[in-house]
Parts: sequence; structure tokens; C-alpha cells
Amino acid sequence: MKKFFFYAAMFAALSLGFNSCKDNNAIDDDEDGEEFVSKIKVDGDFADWATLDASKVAVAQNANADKNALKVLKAYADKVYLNIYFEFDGDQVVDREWPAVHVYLNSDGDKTTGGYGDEFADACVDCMMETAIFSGGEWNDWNPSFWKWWGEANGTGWEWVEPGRPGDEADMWGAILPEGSGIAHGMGSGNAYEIQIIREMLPGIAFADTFGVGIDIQQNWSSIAWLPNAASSDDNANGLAAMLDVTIDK
Ligand SMILES: [Ca+2]
Ligand SMILES: [Ca+2]
Repeated sequence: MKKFFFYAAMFAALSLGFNSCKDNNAIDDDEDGEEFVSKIKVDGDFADWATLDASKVAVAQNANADKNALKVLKAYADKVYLNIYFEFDGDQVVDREWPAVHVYLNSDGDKTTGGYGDEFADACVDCMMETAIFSGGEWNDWNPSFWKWWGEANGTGWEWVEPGRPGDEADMWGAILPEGSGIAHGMGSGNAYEIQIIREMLPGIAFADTFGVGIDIQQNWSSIAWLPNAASSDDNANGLAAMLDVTIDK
């Protein structure tokens, strides 16, 4: 556990650095010395999404008639952040004690690395973040834990390496950062939610110019829907689709 206290302290220090900017959306850009301000602000007001150049926003609409608790996923990567917006069916998301939402990334854009074919046909997820969008019935800031895929390339599975325990070959996900590390934030209103991930704070992760994004939502610790998805069929019973490609708007 000491390792995790160390990480928590390190990232708390980093967060203080970010917070010293004018507001949470302002960040110093080392390349040109100018302060970068994202067009997206994490506030549960989604009018900012309408101001984006639609050609730079990747969109996945629900395509499965049964697993349809997630309606739409949008992803926009600016110079600093990965911004995510999604809508859910409020009638299906009835467990609001702590419904987890996972964000999965094919961060290297390479479909031969990573895994997790459970929810994505291309099974190339390199890392994952987890926390809930509600806590005790109220909106929750999405300030997640961070995990890397340690299983076989293009493999499947949901075994976790718990903090402080060395992994073995049966494990698929390795815990890298605990919840609350400040790598991302989120807020919702109505039946929608927005997330902003600080890409450079994901340890050991280098992003390709075009990378993959997917999300799921849980009820009682079980996924009820994910995006992107596909219609269910005889040879694709779970309705799996490839991850959503996002190209960084530089
Ligand atoms: Ca907003
Ligand atoms: Ca990959």
C-alpha cells in the first residue's frame, strides 16, 4: 500500500500545480508557453459541446436493441484533454448508489497490443479508468482509479491485480493509480455526463494521434451497456463493435 500513498501524494502535488492556473480548464502548454484553455468545461452544462467543430468530434450511437442503456458516446481530444460525453437511459440506471462507468483506451492506436475482448471486438484496450457517476444518489465527480491491461494481447477477462500484490499470469488488469488521483473529472445533469481526462497524467501512456475510446456503465457491479456496440446476431451475440477512433485536434 505504501506505493499507492506515494502515488497519491505525487498526483496531489501535480493537481496543485494545475489548480494554480486561472481555473480548472486552464493549463500551461509547455510547447509554446501559452496557457491552454479547453473549449469543454466540466460543469454538467453541455452547451459547450455544441461549439465544437463537429468534424473533430467522434460519435458512436447505440446500435443494440437490448443493451441500450447508453444512447450516445462523443469523444473530442484537444491539445491537452480527452473530453467524453455520453447519454444514458435514466429508467435503466436505477442503481444510483455507486454505478461505475469505465473508460477504456486503445491509447497507442495499435490493435495488436492490449486486450479486453469482453466488450470490444478489436480487443486492444491498453488502459482503463473506473469510478462512479453517482454516489449515494447524487452526482459524483468522476475522479477514477487507473488500470493497465496486463493480460494476453487481444485477450479477454476481468481478473484484477489488487494493490500491493504482485501479478501472475492469470491477471488481466494491473492497478496503477487509486481512485481520486486527479487524472480526470466529470459531472452530469439530466441523463447525460461529461468527463475530462488529462492525457499527460496517465502514467506510462503515450497517445497515438489517432487512438481508440470505449465506455461501459454498470448496475450492481455488472455492465448493462457499452459503446461502441453493434446489433446482436448469431455470430455476434454480445453485439461487439470496434472501439471509437478519435484523432487529436492539435
Ligand atoms: Ca460542459
Ligand atoms: Ca492497443
